[in-house]
Amino acid sequence: TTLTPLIAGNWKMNGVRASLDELQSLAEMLTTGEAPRAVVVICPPATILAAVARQGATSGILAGGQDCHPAASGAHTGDIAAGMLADAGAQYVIVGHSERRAAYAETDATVRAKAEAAIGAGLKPIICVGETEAERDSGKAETVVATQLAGSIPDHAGQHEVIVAYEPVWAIGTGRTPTSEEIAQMHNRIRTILVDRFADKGLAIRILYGGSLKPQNAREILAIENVNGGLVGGASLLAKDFYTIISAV
Ligand code: G2H
Repeated sequence: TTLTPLIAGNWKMNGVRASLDELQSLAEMLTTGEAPRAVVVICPPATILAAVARQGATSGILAGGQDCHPAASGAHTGDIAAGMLADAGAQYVIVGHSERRAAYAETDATVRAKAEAAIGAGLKPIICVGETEAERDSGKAETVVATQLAGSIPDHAGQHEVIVAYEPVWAIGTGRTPTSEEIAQMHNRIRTILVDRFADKGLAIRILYGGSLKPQNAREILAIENVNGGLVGGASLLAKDFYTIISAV
């Protein structure tokens, strides 16, 4: 199976209307250069999601949310339903990012409920997993990730397009990245888990790498077997850097 790589930019809590100029620069790079070999997604703050979706449409840049609530609507002050993201033009949504697992105590069950809501709204969930530094140092990285995958991925995921993002917590925003061997080993393990659970459909699930992915390391990391793209934080904020990463696939 050859999966078209997917590169998603996670702007996190960065981006105001002026950031649409940066998006425009990216759009120009993507449309003037050689056609991108990757599916390109930007996950901006919800306040500019509709604008990003509208502006991206002309250059093939797709939009995604950074989180969604498990419920379709109701008394959930400050939250956003998956259907609302879809209504604003999103096609993807990140769920279970480690920053949300840590800051809002999101459990695997919560993340699974969010992924189910996303699928129900016609969105493709990008389900994040990854171990902490302490878990890696004590040799538990693979068990932790296996548990997260088992708990966070809905049972009917094989029937829909879902994406897994492996983001070792200790590599997020730190400038530190795992070695290529460490990435390869974990991505191969994740592939095995997905195939064990979803049979052939498990081969069609993209496994993204995330955590300090940047222009200097993108080519090497994105070439690793079972790395089917990347989830990029800091380096997605500058069009030039993000374009370099997209071009590295
Ligand atoms: C991991 C990643 C994007 P960064 O959180 O989700 O961020 O590339 O800044 O480490």
